[in-house]
Amino acid sequence: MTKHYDHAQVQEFWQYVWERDDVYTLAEDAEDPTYVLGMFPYTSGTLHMGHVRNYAITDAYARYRRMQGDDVLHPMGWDAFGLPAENAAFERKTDPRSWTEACIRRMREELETMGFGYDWSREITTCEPAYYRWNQWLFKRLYEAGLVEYEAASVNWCPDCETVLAAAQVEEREVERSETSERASGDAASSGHERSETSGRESSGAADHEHERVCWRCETPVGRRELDQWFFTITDYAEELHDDLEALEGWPDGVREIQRNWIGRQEGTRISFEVADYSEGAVDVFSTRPETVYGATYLAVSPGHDLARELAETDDDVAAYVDAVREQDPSEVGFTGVETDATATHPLTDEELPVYVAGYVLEDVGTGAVMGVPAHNERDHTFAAEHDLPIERVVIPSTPDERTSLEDGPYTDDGILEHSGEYDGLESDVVRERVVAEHDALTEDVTYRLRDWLISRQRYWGTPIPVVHCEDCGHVLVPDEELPVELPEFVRTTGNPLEAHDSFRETECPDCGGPARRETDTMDTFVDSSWYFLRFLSPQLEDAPFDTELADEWLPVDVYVGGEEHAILHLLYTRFFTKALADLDLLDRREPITELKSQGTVLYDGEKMSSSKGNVVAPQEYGAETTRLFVLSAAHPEQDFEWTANNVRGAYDLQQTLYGMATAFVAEGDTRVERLDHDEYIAREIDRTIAAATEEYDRFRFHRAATEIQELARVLRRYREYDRPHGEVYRRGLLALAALIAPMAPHLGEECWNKLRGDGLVVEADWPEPETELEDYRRERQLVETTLADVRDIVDTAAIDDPERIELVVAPAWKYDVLRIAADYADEELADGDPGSLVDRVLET
Ligand code: ANZ
Ligand code: ZN
Repeated sequence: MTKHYDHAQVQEFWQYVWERDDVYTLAEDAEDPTYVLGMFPYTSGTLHMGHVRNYAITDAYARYRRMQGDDVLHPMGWDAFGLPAENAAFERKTDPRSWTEACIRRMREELETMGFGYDWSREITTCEPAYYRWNQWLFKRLYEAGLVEYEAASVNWCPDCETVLAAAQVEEREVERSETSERASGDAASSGHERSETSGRESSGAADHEHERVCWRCETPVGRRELDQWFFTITDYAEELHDDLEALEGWPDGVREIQRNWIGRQEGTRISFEVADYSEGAVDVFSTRPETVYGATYLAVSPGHDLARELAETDDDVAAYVDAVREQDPSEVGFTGVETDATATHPLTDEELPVYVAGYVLEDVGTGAVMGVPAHNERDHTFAAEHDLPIERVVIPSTPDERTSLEDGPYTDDGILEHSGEYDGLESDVVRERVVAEHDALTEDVTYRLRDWLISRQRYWGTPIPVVHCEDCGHVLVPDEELPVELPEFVRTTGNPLEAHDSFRETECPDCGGPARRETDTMDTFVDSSWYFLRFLSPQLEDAPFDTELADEWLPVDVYVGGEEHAILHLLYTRFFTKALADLDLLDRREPITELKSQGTVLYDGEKMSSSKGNVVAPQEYGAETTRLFVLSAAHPEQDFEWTANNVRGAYDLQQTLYGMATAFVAEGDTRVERLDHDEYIAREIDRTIAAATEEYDRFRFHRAATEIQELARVLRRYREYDRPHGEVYRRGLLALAALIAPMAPHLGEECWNKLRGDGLVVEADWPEPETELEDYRRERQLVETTLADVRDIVDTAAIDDPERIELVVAPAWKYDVLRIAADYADEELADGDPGSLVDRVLET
């Protein structure tokens, strides 16, 4: 008599017990706990399937490690600042804080209903002063270390969000261009963070006619503004951020590759051009094709280049151009430019070259200046054509047939040099090395495409930047004793509410006591998430953001799980913070995360499950346990998978099966004491499953662990159906099932464990171990496989129609000779027609 598994009741009961017994709180004396972390959720109001998958993975792993005997740190918190709270507050006539707090209450309840085992005593919320004061404190330490800059910059501006954006928060979207419409609406498909090419401090640039640059959050086309802004100089770490990727073996290759591309290390050559009357004496350009240097017919600098600024002081045309371009949308800049009075000396020919200020030269790429080689570079060619500049060909294709006229456009491949003095007639790649080696004006150089991190936001719901602007003292940092600079109450207004808040804005200079204006920009919320993993170590600490000693012992995070969309923003910033904190002597690690798992997407009808697509299955719809078991058993964590009711059913059925077996065993207890040969087979199968499932858990292959469990359940069911099972063997099998399933389906695990043992909790139990040595087991397993193949032959010959039964019972006869006997009997049995007696005779022999 199998009782139906009432999951709602079972879940509630065990959640109550776990809380009562405080089973997830990390022990006070834990020395080096295994740190398992899921990316904390943005407080949007409700958990979606992506969250559930994310946290089911960390929870299963955390529970597994705990049963393996580790102390486990598995905390949870809230990424609670950000513009959506402001928008929601506006729409719902409330304020961001109340709205966020309501979201947190709801989401916490949802997490608890799912049965995730967090150490809630470590809960952190980034919008609380107790947390964000440390953002301010860290800002100050970074400032003192020279890693913060305040600069007038032409930056990305989202007109809808009414704030600036970091380069990494601008996405590119394809725009279909037709003859009639210059800006036909594009497919907002781009979720990958392609590199944005815009102008200004963070990104500068040439127009890209096939792409539109849009806000990552609202997909509104992004414009430009010239503003005084705060930056973290992440570029100081470009080289280290790039080089250290190599050793991050626990990270997916895909993520490392995305970071590598974003950092954009490029090897090339720095070439120095003397410029008459320039205070710096010379302009350096960065080139990947130094062998084309004889083809340089002009020099061009970006509008933000020092030379451009200097020339603008005396040259009105230059000044007008620079002003125009810096406020212009990148698509309008195109190949515009202005000729200057300056001239540059070609370092090899001593020829005088004209100098241009040109918008297509990117301020933050290379040195912000180029030598124009129109015959061999597309962009230079376009510029030269528009400005009537000479085009000098210095490379021709090696095969005469390929030679075309200059009118056909630039020749950008390698070939043979001409008009290049001593290098005429040589191959491009030979000259590329020699010209650098043989001339002092050319030196090998490495540049990075990474830009500094713009952290200013003209929004209310974020960490106030702890700065005061004083007319006499300039910008002054708020003293540590006065932190946190607390957010004042929310006011409804257009634009930045902090600007409208007189009592917040008007203040005194901490240095001179004179009247001063408080900074009204708040920090990018990615600052909050760059170090939150450290706050979890000592969440209540009052005199520091985290306990340095503890961090030395407990870091790095052993396993970090989150969505693949965070490959650059969050994960790059976190690495940067870790390195910067190490240089501040607050940490002794330079990388924050050992093993990173980026979980795949949950699909529904082939599309990403998301509220915007209206294809959401609520995590509660099928019961917490079924959902957890399903998201884990459906696929490898890093793979996408399809949500189908049918597959969900499988997860549900597995629970019913395991529960049914445990209850039936307890109720009926009809077992045998005498140990027979086929009990040995079952004992081995239990061991085999334990060994295999352990390996799968170690490798995060929960779906394969689930298959192993299912298989053992099938074997045990057969075992019991065939005959009365051996009491000890069968019970061990059922206990193994309960323990092995517990990390994925903890409520079910507890329920079965409790039925079978009557006391103790499976969350606190030891992970099951095989009785036989693994070596023995492997050898035996080999034998069994061969044996089974033989048995199948016998069964075929004997035309016995219940192969599973035979397989199960005959298999312990892995000794070859026994099998041979079975084969001998086969013919006889054919006549006899009773498969059971075959089995009996095999076993007797
Ligand atoms: C001279 C030259 C000759 C170049 C030639 C290319 C071909 P890619 O093209 O992606 O490898 N460059 C350097 N700094 C720049 C800046 N701030 N703004 C715009 N363009 C810049 O990038 C390397 C090339 O981009 C460099 O090599 C430079 O043009 C240009 F036949 O130098 B080259
Ligand atoms: Zn926006």
